[in-house]
Order: sequence, then structure tokens, then C-alpha cells
Amino acid sequence: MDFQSLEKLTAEKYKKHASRTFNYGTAGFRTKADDLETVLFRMGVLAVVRSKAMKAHIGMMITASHNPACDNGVKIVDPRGEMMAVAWEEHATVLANAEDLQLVAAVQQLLQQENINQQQPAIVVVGRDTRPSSDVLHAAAVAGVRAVGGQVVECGVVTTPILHYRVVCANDGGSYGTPTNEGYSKKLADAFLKLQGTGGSQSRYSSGLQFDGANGVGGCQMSIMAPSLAAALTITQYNDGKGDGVLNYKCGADHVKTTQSWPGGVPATAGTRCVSVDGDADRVIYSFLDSNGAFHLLDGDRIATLIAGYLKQLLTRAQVSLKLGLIQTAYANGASTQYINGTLGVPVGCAKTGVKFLHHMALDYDIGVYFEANGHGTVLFSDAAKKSIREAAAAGNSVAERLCSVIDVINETVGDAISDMLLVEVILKEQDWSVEDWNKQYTDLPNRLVKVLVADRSVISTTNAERSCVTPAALQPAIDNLLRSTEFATANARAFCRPSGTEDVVRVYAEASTRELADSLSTKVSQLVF
Ligand code: NG1
Ligand code: ZN
Repeated sequence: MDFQSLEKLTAEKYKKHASRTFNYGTAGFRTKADDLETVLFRMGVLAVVRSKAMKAHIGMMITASHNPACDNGVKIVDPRGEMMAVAWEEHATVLANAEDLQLVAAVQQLLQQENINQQQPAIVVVGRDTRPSSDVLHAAAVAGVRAVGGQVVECGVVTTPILHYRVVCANDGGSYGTPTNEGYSKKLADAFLKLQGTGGSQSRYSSGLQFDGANGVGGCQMSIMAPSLAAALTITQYNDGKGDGVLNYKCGADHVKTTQSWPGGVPATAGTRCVSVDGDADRVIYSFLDSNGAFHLLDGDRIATLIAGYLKQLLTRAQVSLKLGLIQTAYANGASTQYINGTLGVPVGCAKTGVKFLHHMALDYDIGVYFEANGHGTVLFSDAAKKSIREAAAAGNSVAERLCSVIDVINETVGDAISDMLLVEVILKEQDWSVEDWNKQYTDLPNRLVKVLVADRSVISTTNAERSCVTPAALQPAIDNLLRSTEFATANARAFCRPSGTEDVVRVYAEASTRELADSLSTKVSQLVF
């Protein structure tokens, strides 16, 4: 490798200004966009080294997802579409923070430490969201890749799930799908139309849908796909990113989920399903207003239970014996866990917050559904599961054939708002459910999620998939005492707190049988934390 260009650009164009320290967290680097240009340049370099190490295409997505428009960030995607290996997060942090004059030495040390063949070609697949800052940061990332001789595959302005799809397709020779943005849209639309068929005699399901694009790239992608879905889905788009609406501002999946309220910019029409995606379209949340104008949220737990219940049904009907499981996090509503495990008989596991942990646990099953309550999730099918489903389909089993199309409509490479939405629509139509029917399957326990600002969030450490605190030593016994008190003992109450991996806060979650009790519990646990 030749480091002349890297040295020159580091000395001239991409000088480190900020004296602050950057950390590669759960969602990569994510902060105010103005501070990130140098970090992006250096992550271009890191992606090249990672590509050489893995002898494969590596992905780089420039986005800050559901965070405000003034933020931005970058995530590195490994060859099979998963988040970059945890061991390399530290390497990313070292490169991001190296002093300008130390950067080349830091790269050389990394090459040596990981025993990397410098002659190995490197290819980085790059995507970005619609943020105003994404163009400048994209230029910095590309400059970093090229400075050390890497090649760039441009995806342009894309959703995060498209970037993951493109990385996987590039690495498996196209067997997952055609490695283009159009290939992605066509794969999903074709599978969806096949599943929906034509007509049908639904009395409860309606194909009308309001789509809240969060004023971001999800809106742009839906504008591309909506015409090809039109035969089975009548989508009316709002917050589509083309007007002057601000990204994620009072709309989108994160806003709807956290405020538990109807998205701004979408007409309040009773009884119509509204689908909200987040700023990079990897999360999806449904909601609706009933005839009294009351708001109802159908979150990631609700989507996960719908999908897992449906897959169980299909497997039974196809008479294909495969191990199906659902992975949630501690934030899953207790009523959803009870419903899927108790009522539908699907085993449930609980993982630590962060997609990589859910993904990992889902691999324990032939078919692993994983979802965070915030609407990020997907389904993973093992190679063996796909093989037995395809064999059954080839032998004329029509339900197995339907399962093959279900596999095609799912983006297994990462949680994908649009793919998840299409699958939900397939299931609702097949069950002939209105959104109210879906909502009636179980009743969420009232819950509250709050942020507590503390001097040092790292004093809190947890165990048991983040459901119990280990330190400070007195905290968990105090929470347990509270839950045993007369106020909460018979209220189906649950509460936990954990340090956020993406913000400088401690998150407190509480649920109980009534809104008042959930609020009271969350206030009392927050006081214990503070
Ligand atoms: P933190 O900040 O660690 O709670 C948040 C979300 C996660 C996940 C990550 C990555 C909640 C409670 N937490 O993590 O689910 O999506 O961001 O974006 O929603
Ligand atoms: Zn996102």
C-alpha cells in the first residue's frame, strides 16, 4: 500500500479539527454532522483495510437514522450484511482519534496486527441518506477509500437496508439478488405481487395505506416502488422527502413510537393504517386512529408476533418441521411475550439491545424472527431451512411454495421497513384482518420509557439481557423492593434501567397494568437512578 496520498490529504484537506474523542458505538459513529468529515475520511481508510482483511466487499452507510437532521453518522457493514465485528469497533475508534501525524502509523499497525495482505484488492460499497450533510461526508469517505487504493461501488442515496442488500449480493455472486438498487426493488415487488395475487374476496382487509416517509430516504424509495406495488396496494404518501418537511421532525417511526402519537403531516383519517418508517428506513411502526379519534400503536413487538404467528401457521400447514423462534429485547411489551409464547406457542428469547445481539440469537433457530420494540427487525432462515422449504415446494407443496415467496419478500440482511411492511400486508390480507382486528390480538401493557441524565452513565452495569442491574450494588435491590411494594406487587409490573449505547443517558423502562401505575413506576425508578 502507498500512503503518500493519505499523508497529503490528512495534512491538507482532512485535518483533524476537533479535540474531542469519537467512539464507535452500537450504531457506529453518530454525532453532529459538522464534526464528522475527518471521521468519515478515516472510516474510508478503515473500510479498505477491513475489505482486505475479509477479502470481500465491505459496506459503508452514511446516516444518523432517526436522529435529528443536523446529526449524521457512519456504520461499517461486514460481508454478509451484518454489523462490523465487535473487535474492529476498537480499530475504528483508534483510527478516528489518531492525531494527523500518527494516522499512517496507526494504519500500518492495524495492517500488521491483523496480519493483512496489503496487495489484496479492496472494494467498498457506499450509500448515504438524504441529510444535507451526507454529500460532503460521502465525498470525505470516498476520498479516504481512494487515498489508500480502494475501489468504490456507489449506491447513491439509498435506505440502509438497500446498502446491506447490495453488500450481500456483491459478495455472493448475485445469488441473493441482483446487486443494483433496481434489483432490490424488483425482488421485493415481484415476491409481494406473487403473494398478494389478484383480487380475492376480503371483507375486512383493505389495500389502502398511508405511508409516512419521515421526510427521508424511505419516502424517496417508496416513490420509486409504489407504482410497481399499485396492483395490490394503494399507497398514499406523506412526508415523502420532496417537500420542505424536516427529516424525522414530528414524524417517522421513532417519533410515533416514542411519543405514542399520530405523525405530523399525515391526515388524521379514522380506521386507515398508517405506516411510519425512520430516517434511513430500517425501522417500521404501524398506527391508526379509531372512530373515537383515539390513537393506537402497532410497534415492533406487534409486527414480530404477527410474523412469527403466521410463519408457525404456514409451517404447520406445509407440514414442514422446522424450529421457529422469536428474539426480543427487554423493551418488548410483556403482553407481546405472553401472547406469542403462551397463546401461539412460539419460543421467545431475550437479547441485549442492539441488532447484532438479536441477530446472533436468532441464528439458533431454523427460522429466527427478531425485532426490537422500536420496529427494527427481520427474519433469518438457515440454509437448511431454505433447502427443506424449497424441496417441499418443488414436490408440489403449495404452502411451501408460498413460503418461498415469503422468503423472497423478506430482507434477511438487516431490518428493513419496506420489506417488513410488505410482509405485514401479505399477512393481514391472508388473515383478512383490518388494522383493528390485528390490534385486538392482545392488549399492550401501558408502559413508559424515559431518559435520565446522570453524571456518568457507565456506573450502571447490567446482566440478564439488561433486565437486572449489577452496579451500583444498591440499585437492583431497591428496584426489586419497589416492585414488591403494595402499589406494584399485583400490577403485572416490570421495570429496568440500562445505560444507552447511543446517547449519554440512562434509559428507564416501566410497564404495569394501568397508565398511572406505569408512569408512577417509571418516576420512582428514575429517582432511584438519579
Ligand atoms: P440505546 O441508545 O442503546 O438504547 C437505541 C435503541 C436500540 C437500537 C439502537 C441503535 C431503544 C430503547 N434503544 O439504543 O433499540 O435501535 O438505538 O439505533 O429504542
Ligand atoms: Zn434507522
